[in-house]
Amino acid sequence: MTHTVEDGHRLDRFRELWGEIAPIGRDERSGGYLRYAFTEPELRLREWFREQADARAMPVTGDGNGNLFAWWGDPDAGGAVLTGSHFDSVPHGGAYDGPLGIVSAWLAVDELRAAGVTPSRPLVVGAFVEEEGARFGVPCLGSRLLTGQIDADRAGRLRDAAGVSFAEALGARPAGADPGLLGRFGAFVELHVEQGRALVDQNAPVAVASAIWPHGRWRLDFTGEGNHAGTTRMADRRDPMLTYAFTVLAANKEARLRDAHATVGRVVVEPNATNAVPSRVTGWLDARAAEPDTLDGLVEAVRVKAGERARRDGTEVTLTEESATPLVAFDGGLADRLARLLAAPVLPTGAGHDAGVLAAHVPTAMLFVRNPTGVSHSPAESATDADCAAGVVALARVLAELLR
Ligand code: HGY
Ligand code: MN
Ligand code: MN
Ligand code: MN
Repeated sequence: MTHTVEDGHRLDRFRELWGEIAPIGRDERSGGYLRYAFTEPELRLREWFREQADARAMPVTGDGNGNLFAWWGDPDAGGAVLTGSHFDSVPHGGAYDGPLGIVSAWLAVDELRAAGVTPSRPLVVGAFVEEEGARFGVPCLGSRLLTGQIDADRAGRLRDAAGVSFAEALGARPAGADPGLLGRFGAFVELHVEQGRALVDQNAPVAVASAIWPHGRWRLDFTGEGNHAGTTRMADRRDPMLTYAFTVLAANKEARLRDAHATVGRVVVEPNATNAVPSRVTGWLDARAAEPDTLDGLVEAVRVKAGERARRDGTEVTLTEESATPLVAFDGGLADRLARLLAAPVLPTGAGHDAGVLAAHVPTAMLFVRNPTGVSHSPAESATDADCAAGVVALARVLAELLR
């Protein structure tokens, strides 16, 4: 596809569109983003999505689960090529994780139109809801609903910290699986900022994804005996914070032993008072590994070590799986074809994505854009405008290839 859009103009177009959403949901203190599903910033981003679709005469449809799809071409034509990502963020997350894939999708549509491409099949720009699971606790909730990977009633009952259910936030019981819609997609390409430094090390602006590590989230409930911090003798305490702290250290050690990844990044303490021995501590383990049995071994080791320590501390502990994502091997033929097309490296990732969910149902590919800091899920997440513009060009080339 010959490019009729000059690089300088392309950079300006990226900056212009990026500038429209960059302030939305940005926390002035941290510089990170607070974009949770159906909260004011995300609703504004949905409005922006519809404005972008209208400006391109692309009608927007929903799937009854909170996901949005804008269509270029006849929605009933079948074999549609879907591209997009998510708007929502983790608390104080980076600017690029999610939105870069949606902004790049609009700009790729513009590139194709500027190059005079007339798709033989529909091209769809999509925005998936609650990918981070930051409000309702289950990641990729929108894509799991669309594909039937989560039961609609269970999803509807998920509650946020204020007790609001997903169904209440959505405004209806989620519609759940939509095989008819899913069947109309012939391919899905998600462009995403890299969450790591491989592209920096390989000195390349864009990569193609090969796989997503198996990973999941487990809730650890530690219960003991709440008591006075000043009067209770140490020998009489049944302090769940002690068992929790030991378990966090054990998870770190067991992950390192297996060259896997594990963190407990979220904790809730009851009654959460400086002068009270806690009665309960709840922590969420995020564990990931390149191979499924390594991950299973890691989680089992954490469960055993936590149990042993609980017996020593006179506390109890339970470990409950809250979400699990199996190893995702993207369509190898498609990944190789795109890597050749783009002369780009092929990389695995430890990060989950909606593409990882769709991959079980639709030929799916991911493109990564270089992140100079390699940091993500943090305000320090970064990408240069030039690399983002290169990502748009790469995405447009991939879409042109798939739409032939
Ligand atoms: O947690 C993840 O892997 C993704 O960024 N939601
Ligand atoms: Mn993320
Ligand atoms: Mn993401
Ligand atoms: Mn993700």
